[in-house]
Amino acid sequence: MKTDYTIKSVIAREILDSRGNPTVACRVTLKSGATAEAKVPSGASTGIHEALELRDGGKRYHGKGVRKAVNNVNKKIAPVLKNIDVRRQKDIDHVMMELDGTPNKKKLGANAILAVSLACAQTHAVAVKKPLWQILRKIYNFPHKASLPTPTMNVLNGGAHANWSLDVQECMIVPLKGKIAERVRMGSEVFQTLKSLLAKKGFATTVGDEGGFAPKLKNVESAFDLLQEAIRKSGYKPGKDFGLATDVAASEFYDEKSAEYVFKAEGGKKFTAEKLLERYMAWLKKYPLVSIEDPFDEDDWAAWSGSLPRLNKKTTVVGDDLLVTNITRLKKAIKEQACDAILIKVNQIGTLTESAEAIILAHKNRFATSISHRSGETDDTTIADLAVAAGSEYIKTGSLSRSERVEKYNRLMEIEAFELK
Ligand code: 2PG
Ligand code: MG
Repeated sequence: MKTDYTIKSVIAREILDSRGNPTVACRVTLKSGATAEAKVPSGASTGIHEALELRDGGKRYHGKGVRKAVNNVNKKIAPVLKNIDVRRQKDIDHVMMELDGTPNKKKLGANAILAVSLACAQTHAVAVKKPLWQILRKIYNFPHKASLPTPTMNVLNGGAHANWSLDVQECMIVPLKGKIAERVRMGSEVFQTLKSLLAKKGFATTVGDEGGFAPKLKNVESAFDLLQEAIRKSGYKPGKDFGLATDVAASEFYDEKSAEYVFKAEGGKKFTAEKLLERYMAWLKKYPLVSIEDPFDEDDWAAWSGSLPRLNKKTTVVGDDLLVTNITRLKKAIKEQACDAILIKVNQIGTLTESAEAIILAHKNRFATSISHRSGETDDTTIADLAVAAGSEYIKTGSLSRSERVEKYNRLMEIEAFELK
């Protein structure tokens, strides 16, 4: 009998994310009975140009309820998608974009639209009994070959993710060699060593939103020193076995009025863009930083473009808040040579199709891509499949602790073990 791939029902509901805040889950069921449920992540250090995450306001869940988004799926999106073949992912995403009709998805909510977009892809994969990454390749015809990404592991959390214990938001370790299972092992070993090192030095070993430690350190350099110490103590060589990476998330501490960057954890020290660049150059001299994300504010284009020729001699410059997975902003960055890599977050733009378009445009212009989680996550592992499907250079999915982070590493290892020949 021929399988019926048409959509029978689309049902959203309100669930919790890793921070205990509400988020949207969506279950798609086909006439054949195939079904899957996707879950939407949520950021804390959101870029101002991101698609809109619809929240209810009011008292319920401190205003963070997502009943409106859930209703938009159940009452507005579901009737339109009924009877469509779930394999027509691009059409499905476009129908939702048109139904919304706003540039930032503020009518239906990017969380509503993304939940459906992800759920359709996952249900499609279930229906054809293929891994999700293979389905994504088929839909989007990515220019790169499928491959496992290099993980950038956020083991020291700061900024808005850890009550400003450190001025940069993330300090990551990047295992540079080996199969994904080995890289995960190496990362985990360094993470555990780091924990005992911190305990020995009298720091707290509680973890922040992304599963990394959040000690109150003197400055960013001491964070990098600590990571190098943990790497060495675990029997690895910084620069050879491990690189480092950072997400500065500079928009979070940019003072627009004075056009200065204010390092709060360092007693309010102020930097102009030029002075900040000098500090980055000093880091690059001393530490094997493979990438720096959001080194400047999301609208400080001149600082980005002015710095790239110096920075990219030594490292990769990743646009997150700057680009918000948006191809209009990406095109500008390509033209103005603002950076040479893009962070891809599916909920920044709100559909899988637009995320794929951003990856394709980036790769065609020799930008690297890093597929990223959000600080608020669930056990949904779509980003691992997307990274493999697109042959992305990197994945950024947090530390080696907390199941919503580790699940993505586990999924990558599963793909390596059974699916990617
Ligand atoms: C970032 C992300 C993920 P958030 O800035 O890159 O690490 O944080 O999800 O809070 O925006
Ligand atoms: Mg970021």
